[in-house]
Amino acid sequence: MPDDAVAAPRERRDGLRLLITWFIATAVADPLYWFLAGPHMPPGDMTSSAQGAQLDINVLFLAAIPVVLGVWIYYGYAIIFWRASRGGTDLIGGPKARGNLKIQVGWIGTTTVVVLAAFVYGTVELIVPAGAGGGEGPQPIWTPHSKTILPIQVIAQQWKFTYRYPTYGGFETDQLMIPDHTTVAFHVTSLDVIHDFWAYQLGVKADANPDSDDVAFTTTQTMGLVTVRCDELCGIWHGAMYDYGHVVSKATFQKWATSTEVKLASATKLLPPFSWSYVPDANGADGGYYPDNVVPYSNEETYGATTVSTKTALSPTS
Ligand SMILES: [Cu+2]
Repeated sequence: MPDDAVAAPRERRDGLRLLITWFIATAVADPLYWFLAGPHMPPGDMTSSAQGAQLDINVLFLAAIPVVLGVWIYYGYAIIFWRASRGGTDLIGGPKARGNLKIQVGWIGTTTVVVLAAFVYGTVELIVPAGAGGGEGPQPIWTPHSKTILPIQVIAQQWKFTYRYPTYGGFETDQLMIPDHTTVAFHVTSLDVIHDFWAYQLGVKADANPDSDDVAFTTTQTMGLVTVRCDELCGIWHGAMYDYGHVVSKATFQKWATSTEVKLASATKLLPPFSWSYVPDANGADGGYYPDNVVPYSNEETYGATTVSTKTALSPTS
């Protein structure tokens, strides 16, 4: 069988050449990515959770680049060296590959290791940084170690965000100010429909649901501008539901918070008392956007239906 005699050494050499080419390409591409692209990957490093997300993206890229290179190099090699005009096609592949135990074990083994490693890494990266900036619901199980946590309530409504600072008298403002080098607990809620608080540079993203307190943690590391977008389709002006926040120095924040507390004191008195969530009712009927927490409806909220008292309208027996 002269054909087999030719085939055997040819096959081995191909595998070795592929492996060496792949190894060199990976050894060049992975460090290039890590040092040139890595530090610029979103969402930056403004907070612990943003930096964690950036690291995770980079680690996934480091793992994905060798896979992509392996596929491309294999294709390229096949097109160049195994084309029919070179008489190479029936020496490799086909029925021979079908029963190849080395390929089968190698394929299943490699993919299993890659998937399980991604699973373990992803789970650790979610738990260790206290939820990695994601909303953990009203009873977060992964909490930060910091002893001083600043609570900021994020109130979403069609179609804006406002922020309440419970540790500063519960004033409410449309300005999102956050102190640097501080662990923050965002308490995200909604006054009407479902929204989502996505503070891009903070690496924070949490669902904003009515009558619900969704907690997300992060720790600020650098000062700068923060883009806040609603990330849950919430009605006709959903696309316009965005604003900007600022991470400022601790001193600047302290000055802003204490002076705003005083400045807004008279307005704060008119707000419903601070609560971790608010029960949506007939919003807007009394000229305000805020539920007044009068259970279940105030007179204003009967929309001027003077002939029907609040009591009779809601009584099941009348
Ligand atoms: Cu929205």
